[in-house]
Amino acid sequence: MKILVVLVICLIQISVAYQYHGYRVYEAVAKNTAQAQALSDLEMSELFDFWSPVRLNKPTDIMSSPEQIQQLLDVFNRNSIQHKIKIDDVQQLIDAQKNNMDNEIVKQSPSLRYNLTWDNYYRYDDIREFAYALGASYPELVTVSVAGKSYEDRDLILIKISSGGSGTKNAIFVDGGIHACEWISPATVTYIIRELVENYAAHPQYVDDVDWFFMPLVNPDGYEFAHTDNRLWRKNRRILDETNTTCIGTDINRNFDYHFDEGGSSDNSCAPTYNGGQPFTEPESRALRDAILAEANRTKSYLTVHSYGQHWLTPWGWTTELPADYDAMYALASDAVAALTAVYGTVYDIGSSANLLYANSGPSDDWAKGVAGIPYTYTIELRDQGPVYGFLLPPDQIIPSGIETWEAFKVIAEAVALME
Ligand code: 0X9
Ligand code: ZN
Repeated sequence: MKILVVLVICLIQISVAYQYHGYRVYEAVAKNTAQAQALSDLEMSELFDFWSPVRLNKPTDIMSSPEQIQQLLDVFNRNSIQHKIKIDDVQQLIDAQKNNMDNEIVKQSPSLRYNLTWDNYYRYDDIREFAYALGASYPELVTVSVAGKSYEDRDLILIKISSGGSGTKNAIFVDGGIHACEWISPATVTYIIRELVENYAAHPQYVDDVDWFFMPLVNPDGYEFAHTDNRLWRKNRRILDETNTTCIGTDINRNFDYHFDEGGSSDNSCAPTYNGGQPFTEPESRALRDAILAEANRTKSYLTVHSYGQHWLTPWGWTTELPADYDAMYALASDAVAALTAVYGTVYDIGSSANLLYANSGPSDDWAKGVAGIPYTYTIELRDQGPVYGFLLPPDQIIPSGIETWEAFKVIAEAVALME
């Protein structure tokens, strides 16, 4: 029997500073189809936040408010579903990381050129400053431009890293921060940008042989909101209806125009996976689309960086059928993941999104392959596997995540450099 997996992920629909006191995350494992069905029914009921999808024999992370914990335990017990507490108090974890951040920021002596470091999660302004500081310090390598404006009028920063070649080299396009709560994504993407630029002399081939385009924070409005109001926010912040401001925002990763709204995508504006009603309703997805299209003819790989789960995903999300060139995509992914794993033993699994995760439609990677025609498009779900933190990955994992992900990116760059 096929298990219908919807998904959910980060977000609670509240617009004032949202607290998660007493919220608990349980890890449950469905060992048979009846248990998987019971969990899927629970997910459909929308009473709980599913941080990860229901899959047979795989852990599913479920967050419960304090009032509903007993109800959740009743479902586990009634169906003999194996479970354990993963995060005892979500707010405590958020606060612990926040205190840690404040301390660190005070401790840091800011570098001459920018504030960003990789032992903390930083705000939009710091990421933007980092981009322009690199552009100013390394004008021969870095060009910063504005790919568009977010709904709340923030600049959507696009960074080109190139050592010349008049736009003829093969290119790689990377983005981060499509989902607001996945803070490890822009942190890791900026780590890689820094590595390419500031350590250029140590490995010039990774810039000399390919051109790179980075949009490190596609969803700055959501990201800022996740810092100021709701740590688990997922979508952007577009107000869809002035008369109903309780349901705000669109999932940018459901808003792309390729098999739009063909499953795993919601028409309900209150849902965390609201698709916007039509393709490309969101300024952020339009800016990303246009930036990708501008270089699509020479872009061989599109890497869209998310979290969490440690998955290296190929299209498609809308069908379990595999792309015609799946074997080649899988082979390159295997090499990249092997290099990543060799650093610290971090395990990633590889597969198509619909097969490995769940059905979903309108994500950027499906569009990048299906419409923009970029052959090696991957969604990378960074640390962790959810055994501990999920979206609340502690900042002391940013550098390890950067180091291991960089190894994978090197493999992609080496392959892209040689492609026809
Ligand atoms: O659901 C998503 O948008 C991505 N997972 S996340 O937990 N970061 O939200 C997965 C998208 C995978 N891509 C395709 N389905 N093509
Ligand atoms: Zn994501």
